[in-house]
Amino acid sequence: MKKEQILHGKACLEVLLGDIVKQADMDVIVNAANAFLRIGGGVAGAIHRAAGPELEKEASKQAPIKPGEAVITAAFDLPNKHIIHVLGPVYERDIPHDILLARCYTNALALCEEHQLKGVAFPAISTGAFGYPVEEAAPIAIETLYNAMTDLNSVKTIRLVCFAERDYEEHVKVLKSLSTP
Ligand code: AR6
Repeated sequence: MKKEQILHGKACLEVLLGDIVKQADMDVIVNAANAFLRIGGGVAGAIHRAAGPELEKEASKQAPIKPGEAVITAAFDLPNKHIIHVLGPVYERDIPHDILLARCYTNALALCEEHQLKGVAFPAISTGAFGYPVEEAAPIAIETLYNAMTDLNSVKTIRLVCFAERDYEEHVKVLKSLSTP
């Protein structure tokens, strides 16, 4: 298993190469959803398939959501307690895409705090179907999470799960730049 981590405040920020639906030790996983909170492809498809059909029934009651917004549901057949669904920005269409992407991470963390969750796993939001280049998205994701860590009370572990080796390397590069004095 490939993993890098740094401590900051009272929490730990990890970058992992793996699958978002296999994070059984996390209270909550984050879905890179579509506005209608329907099944979809990529992360959303994998999460809905693993959680079962009840997820779409519950989630779609809270739809539609706007870029940057986050909502929470149960996790059904997944081993986690909850799923947080965020809508990432479509690159160069949902403007300003950098602010909207950062908001996905901070709004998801706010929901974790509200629900007193300790461990949260994120995918690399918007870097698939929504076309955000990973070399631009990775610094936003990692720096936004890092900067939020000193204000966290409940959340102790934030894990960014990368599906491809190249995405993992991009995120680790940013993580290491933060821990280098
Ligand atoms: N675990 C972790 N990461 C994954 C997994 C997985 N199982 N599967 C894919 N990725 P995407 P978006 C990576 O497209 O860009 C959907 O159809 C993937 O390699 O899932 O926010 C929704 O319904 C990429 O790096 O999300 C929306 O319509 C990253 O997760 C739309 O796509 C995000 O890819 C959302 O697009």
